[in-house]
Amino acid sequence: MSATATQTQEVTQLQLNAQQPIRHALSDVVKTEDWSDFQFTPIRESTVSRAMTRRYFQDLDKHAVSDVVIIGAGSSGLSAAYVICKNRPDLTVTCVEANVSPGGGAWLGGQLFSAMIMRKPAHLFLDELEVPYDDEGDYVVVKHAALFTSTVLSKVLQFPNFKLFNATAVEDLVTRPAGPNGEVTVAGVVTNWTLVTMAHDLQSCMDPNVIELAGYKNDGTRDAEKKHGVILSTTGHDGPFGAFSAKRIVDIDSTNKLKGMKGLDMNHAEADVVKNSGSYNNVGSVYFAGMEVSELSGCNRMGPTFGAMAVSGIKAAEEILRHFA
Ligand code: AHZ
Repeated sequence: MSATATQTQEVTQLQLNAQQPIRHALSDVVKTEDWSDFQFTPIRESTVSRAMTRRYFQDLDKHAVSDVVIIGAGSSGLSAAYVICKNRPDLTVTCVEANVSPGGGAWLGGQLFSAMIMRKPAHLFLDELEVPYDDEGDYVVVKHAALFTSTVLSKVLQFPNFKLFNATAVEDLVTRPAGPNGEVTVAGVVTNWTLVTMAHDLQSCMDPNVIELAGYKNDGTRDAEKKHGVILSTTGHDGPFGAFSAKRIVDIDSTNKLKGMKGLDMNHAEADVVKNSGSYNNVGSVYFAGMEVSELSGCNRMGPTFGAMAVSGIKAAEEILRHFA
């Protein structure tokens, strides 16, 4: 660099103090403290619309047939998505989340407290994600639940085979006959914008859309040449949207009843949720993880300890990966 160029840089760079120039992403563009002539590159409003909508509709088109549909983007659903996408980049993985913001309850550790507790060995998943924590011996503490959620979310969103449709609710399941005695298998999900789903009492004419599972022929029968897709439901415990598939599946499967989540017992609840997560026996192609498992199987609630959310997601993902192996 010439002496003149160095001098110019020195006088034009933002100064934190006389010795230390301020560095930030735009330091090389905005060289003076005067931003009065700052400009963005020009754009037409329609270009912005097209850039968004083209991609959204391309995604809708691509994911209209999916190998894995995850219902709910809470801690269990995101953990499962991470394991599935990391191991099988060739599978089309779709996550449908009713809320605008993905993450479910995992933005806080419990009540309105920030720290997130995970009992060992769930910390191994944090190690894989490179989420730092305080090691307290039997358990670890992430300083803010949002650090776990934003990290797993950012990693999952970067997988090219993963698409999150948020602000979209699963309203029903697509089912197909699977045996001579009324057996059914799930073959997709019925979706709608969440606001539409919430407004069905006002406007009943707003028909939904569907995402179909891969591996079916035009007549709806299984294509023996292909592995059929699966649904993983992680919609949390009962609520306006929660426990969605658990409630729907016991309507479909007359041999089962919703057991309902039992009172809080951390020691029993976490292991039980993990053990009961995975495939649902009587209706094909459906898997469960997270707190929805406690509604379905009658496990205790565990309260503000999140190891079982990560580990049940991992266990369900492992079963799904075995199905596709
Ligand atoms: O918005 C819901 C949330 O983000 C979403 N969801 C529910 N129904 C849906 C539907 N269509 C689309 N029909 C739907 N999305 O599912 C997500 C569930 O996330 P969550 O954090 O509630 O569930 P989780 O099982 O992953 O984690 C539970 C965390 C809890 S609750 C709890 C206790 O109450 O004791 N303890 C823990 C660790």
